[in-house]
Amino acid sequence: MRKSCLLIVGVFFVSVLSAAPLFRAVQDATEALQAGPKSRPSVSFYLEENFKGRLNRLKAPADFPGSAELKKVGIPNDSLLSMKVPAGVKVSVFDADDYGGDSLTFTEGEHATLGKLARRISSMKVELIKPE
Ligand SMILES: [Ca+2]
Repeated sequence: MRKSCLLIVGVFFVSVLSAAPLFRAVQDATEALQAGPKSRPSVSFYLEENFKGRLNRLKAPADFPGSAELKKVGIPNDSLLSMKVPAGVKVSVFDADDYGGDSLTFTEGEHATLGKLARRISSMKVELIKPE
């Protein structure tokens, strides 16, 4: 009688233990689903070419009308050299403050250099775009 009791208790614990990871996986998936619509894509900005140097991740949408605003998030004036843009995001960069001077637009992809605006970016708009 004692043996069968122990066996039942043992089986109970084994099934609880083996169910735990499954339960956690379901919980994670539920959280991911709940976070889905609310989570905002983020752009990775680097101070060196080829995604090197200091990394700053900024969530879309966000506006940085001048070098002062960029500095606040850790990006010095005229410093950016590469970026990774996720799907659904458009980054417009400008040579001067207040979205002035030369400009370029970067969409989804890995941009190892920033062309004519390398080390010239002084203002920037990070926008959400609808999938085509
Ligand atoms: Ca500039």
